[in-house]
Amino acid sequence: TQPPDVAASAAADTASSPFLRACRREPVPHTPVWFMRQAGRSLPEYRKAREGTAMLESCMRPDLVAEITLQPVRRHKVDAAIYFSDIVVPLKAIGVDVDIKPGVGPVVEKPIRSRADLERLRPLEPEDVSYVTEAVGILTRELGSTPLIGFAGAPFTLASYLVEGGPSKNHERTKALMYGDPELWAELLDRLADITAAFLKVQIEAGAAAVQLFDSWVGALAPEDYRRSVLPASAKVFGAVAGYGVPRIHFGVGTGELLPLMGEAGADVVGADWRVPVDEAARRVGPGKAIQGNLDPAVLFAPREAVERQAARILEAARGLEGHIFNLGHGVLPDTDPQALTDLVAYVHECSR
Ligand code: 1CP
Repeated sequence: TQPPDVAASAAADTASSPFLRACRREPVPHTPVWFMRQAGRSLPEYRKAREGTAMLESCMRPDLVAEITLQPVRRHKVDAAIYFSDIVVPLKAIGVDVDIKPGVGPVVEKPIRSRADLERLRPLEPEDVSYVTEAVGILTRELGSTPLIGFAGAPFTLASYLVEGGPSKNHERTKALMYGDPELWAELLDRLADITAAFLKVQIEAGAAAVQLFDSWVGALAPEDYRRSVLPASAKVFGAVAGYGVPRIHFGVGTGELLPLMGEAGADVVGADWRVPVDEAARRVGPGKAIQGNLDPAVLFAPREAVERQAARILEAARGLEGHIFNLGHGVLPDTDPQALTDLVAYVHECSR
């Protein structure tokens, strides 16, 4: 761990960064930009660094985590780094039999479906993830004035992997539990909220300047179900880290109808995918919150001029907003040309100056 004076000066350095200013809805010299999944398979230097190391194993090696987190910052000049990890890392850390299968995603050997299964979800202690503390320490020193975003999976999205046993299109077993045994469901989400909050705290205490809670698959729910069965757990996570004063970002895919509730859960910044224009997203979320988004990641496969037209459209829609962070509407697709991302960062900076 770093001495407090170093941590304090790093914090002072990042505080006036465009990214954190936009999160606080303050004026910015240019629109800040970063990309979900900016560290990863689109980069040749990532594939090289990862060679011969399994995904979850690489998440536990602080030197490798730091290197992979820094790669997109060096290459694309993005305004923020996102900590290289995965949403299932805290589950692995408490002993859940989860692995990340190449080309598939997280797979859970024995899914969680009964009350007895809940016992496998014990609380997360900081010592379970000491490699995270170490890696964040390295990163805050290396990043200088570029803020580091910590992250975690939200209770619903984590529950989906745990209950289904892997990636799922329809989340049928998850919904069967949610509708069929609301009490067990609430207990499951409550445990996951505590694990998630503890994991975010570790990252913030080690120096993360902001956190993003990914509820990637919650767009599968109707608003009433979200309010009753998900919001209390997500609100618990946001409430648990409110005292740190770091911006809290909340994002999910296909969440147009849920945006007001996701703000209500306690986010300072709400992420939108490409299906809702950013000005409309801001209207739905209401005053007092910044908006993040929302270029369709598939647009990056079009010629440069087309990418710029779509980016300009987003910047134009965001013109009147208090607080806009440019991002994609979901993660970078693996086959994206890295140069398209570098060009997009330069274009957003140039266009919004
Ligand atoms: O910038 C970054 O790349 C940061 C690293 C990062 C993040 C933020 C990874 C590395 N995973 C995540 C979060 C994550 N993981 C989410 C939320 C964000 C999102 O919606 O994209 C989700 C849903 C997961 C689950 C996951 N892990 C999937 C999706 C499977 C599905 O359900 O369709 C996959 C494929 C993974 C594996 C994974 N995580 C990260 C990488 C680089 C990989 C690929 C593994 C490999 O290279 O073998």
